[in-house]
Amino acid sequence: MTTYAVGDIQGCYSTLRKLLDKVSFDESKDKLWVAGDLVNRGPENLATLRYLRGLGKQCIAVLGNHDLHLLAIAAGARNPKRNDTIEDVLNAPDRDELLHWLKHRPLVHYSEKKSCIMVHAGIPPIWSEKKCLKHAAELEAAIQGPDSDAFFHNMYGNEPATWSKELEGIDRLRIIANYFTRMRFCNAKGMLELDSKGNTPPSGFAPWFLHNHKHSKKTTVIFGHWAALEGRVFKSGYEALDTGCVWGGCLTVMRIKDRVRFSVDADG
Ligand SMILES: [Mn+2]
Repeated sequence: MTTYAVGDIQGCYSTLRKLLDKVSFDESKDKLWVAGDLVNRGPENLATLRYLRGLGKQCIAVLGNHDLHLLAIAAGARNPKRNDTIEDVLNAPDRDELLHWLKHRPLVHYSEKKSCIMVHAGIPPIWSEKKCLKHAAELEAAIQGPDSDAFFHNMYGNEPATWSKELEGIDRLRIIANYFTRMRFCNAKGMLELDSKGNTPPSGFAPWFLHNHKHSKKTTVIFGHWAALEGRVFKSGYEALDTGCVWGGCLTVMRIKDRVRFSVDADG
């Protein structure tokens, strides 16, 4: 049994299958961790969701910002944007099953045995593994609960930028979602900076993984989301897996036990 972690698939289904063939992925034994952004921008979102859902317990996927965007559109909280490519999912006969499955994915996956924590964008320096799981569970309860439409209507936005344990309601849920699914830069206290798109942070901010973190030094953080890093962070204990498949880069899996990476170029 071998466990692999894959970066942002974003609907690049045929590339995913080529990559899994390359590592001789055994669907009956091996495990696939998926670092979020399963869908959007790429060509085959429906096939991607059907395949990952079909893997059952062999697949552990966390939610990314594009996955939440799909759920928000499905909830009627948002209109599709011009460059969204998720109509294939929205128009599918099995859409309800697929969206139900997606909605019930976690925001964070932690394996104490493997000393790894997986999240789409990142974890703030102020939270231990235990805090990450606690706050992820709060957001998961909102996404899966009876008032999830209200959450999706209020999910978008960059404020509050600073965490406080006193935050309540939608403000609390929004900053948790922004940490786990959108963060690139923050300051040492976990204040978010969500406007910058490039690799150069504004003054006072740094890539989230460069700060001193509360999580155990033994834990490796596996994440996606930030294609401009091209899979490299130059700091041990952090594994960036988004290698920009949907932008003409490649799709990357990492074999967790020895951190060996395998990639295939995007189709095209
Ligand atoms: Mn993302």
